[in-house]
Amino acid sequence: MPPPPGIVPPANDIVTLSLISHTNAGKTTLARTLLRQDVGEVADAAHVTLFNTSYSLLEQEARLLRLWDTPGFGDSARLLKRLQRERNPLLWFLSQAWDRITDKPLWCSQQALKNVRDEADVVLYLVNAAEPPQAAGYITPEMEILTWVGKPVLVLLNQTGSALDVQAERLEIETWRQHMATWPIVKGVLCLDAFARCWVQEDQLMDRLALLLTDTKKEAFKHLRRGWQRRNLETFHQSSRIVSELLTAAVVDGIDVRSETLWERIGIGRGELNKEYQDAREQLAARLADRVTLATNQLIHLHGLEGQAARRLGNLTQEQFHLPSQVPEAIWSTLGSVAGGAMGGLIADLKMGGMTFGGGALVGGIAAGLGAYALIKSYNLVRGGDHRLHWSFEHFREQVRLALLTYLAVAHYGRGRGEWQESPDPAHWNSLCSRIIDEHDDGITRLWKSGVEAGTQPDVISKSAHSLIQDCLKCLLLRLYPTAKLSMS
Ligand SMILES: Nc1nc2c(ncn2[C@@H]2O[C@H](COP(=O)(O)OP(=O)(O)OP(=O)(O)O)[C@@H](O)[C@H]2O)c(=O)[nH]1
Ligand SMILES: [Mg+2]
Repeated sequence: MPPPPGIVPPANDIVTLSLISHTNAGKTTLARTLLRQDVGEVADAAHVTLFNTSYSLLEQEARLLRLWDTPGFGDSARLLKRLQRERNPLLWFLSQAWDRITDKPLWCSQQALKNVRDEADVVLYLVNAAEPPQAAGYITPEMEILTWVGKPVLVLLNQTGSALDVQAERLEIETWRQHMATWPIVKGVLCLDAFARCWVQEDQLMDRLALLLTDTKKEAFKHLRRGWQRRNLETFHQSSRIVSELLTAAVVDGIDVRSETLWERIGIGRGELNKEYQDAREQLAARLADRVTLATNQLIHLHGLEGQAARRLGNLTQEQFHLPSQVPEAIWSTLGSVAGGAMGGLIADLKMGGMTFGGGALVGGIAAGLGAYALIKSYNLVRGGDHRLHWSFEHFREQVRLALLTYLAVAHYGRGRGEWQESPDPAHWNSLCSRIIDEHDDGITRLWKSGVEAGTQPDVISKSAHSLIQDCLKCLLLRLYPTAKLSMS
């Protein structure tokens, strides 16, 4: 329960984190990602944030987890040199009256340092991991200055690029850990990219913080950490519900098309039936695209993000359906945009290839995206147990892949990055999704059969879809983040 408005919890019930870094490393951006809110001002320029500002990261059972965004350090090497001339450098520096306009780097550094001294239980020190630690000349002076204050520091690797695989992340952390080992105030190094972090990594941050707090704050933090974890897990459960409903709808959806006559079966006078098949395909594809867009939007909003999945359905006119196996441009756009990245690109290539499948360009491109190829090759319908036309199993399997990739993309998208937009998927996600789908092949087959062949009641299908998808998503996250806790501790 939050404290009544206007009532500040006692000091021991407030845990305070200060975002500190060299200017322009991404503090305000990370604050946005952690808060799921567009706070402060962000720009690719030095000294954008000029004042310390506090935010409530979480209120839980009358306890408060507070996050400070601060101005960035500037001109750090010169500042350290100047401070080293003083007998009591910290006291001297903090008592000076720097001008906010003419001495901006000093003003900002002073604000940040005051915040660390007066407020922080733990300093979250961001570094721009796009460059190697040796190249970041600002680190040594800033660590020396922070050492005078003496608060525990967790180093957060920001700007690591798109989500890393397990090995790459370990290597990155180890490189930085070794570099930062010189300073005893540094208690740990974590990857937490404001653009591409996964919520699971926020839980890891909470785990580390628990070890760094003084005894007086440990009890409060225990509740706050549990509240944070519960909120994230709730989002995870709701996400698996959304994904499983999407896939349930895919196996249940079907369209009545009359069976072939004897003449039609041997190829005589099939024109009318072909047209019926085309219409059915068009309708199923449009409904699928609608559902995928809707589910993606639900995931986006559930994760505290802004924006909409790209929706380019446009007109589903007859001209877009030249051949029985040809897919309307608009559907590819939608599927491609949801799949994002490699798959999206491949789908575009396939479209360019004119769906002829024989083209060398197409075959050459298949290695990276078998999934997309299968999606096309099997853009196919089958007659279900109810005699209606349904998605084929192969197509459904690719829908599962798209759904898993979509979930990963949303779960990693940091609000600090701005409105949701499609972006390239890291290559390792695609192969990982293939493995997870292979490992769950029995369950996926059963799910498809229950809808298409057995005509099982949707609510029964939905239940088994939910446990299957939840398991797939858990496996995905655990492969990407082996220490993730996906149930309440
Ligand atoms: N690619 C990438 N860019 C980032 C990331 N985090 C921040 N940025 C960019 O870095 C620039 C600076 O971000 P800010 O959040 O304003 O940085 P800051 O540390 O608050 O800067 P000051 O307040 O000026 O000290 C912006 O252009 C951000 O878009 C990230 O994780 N990845
Ligand atoms: Mg800022």
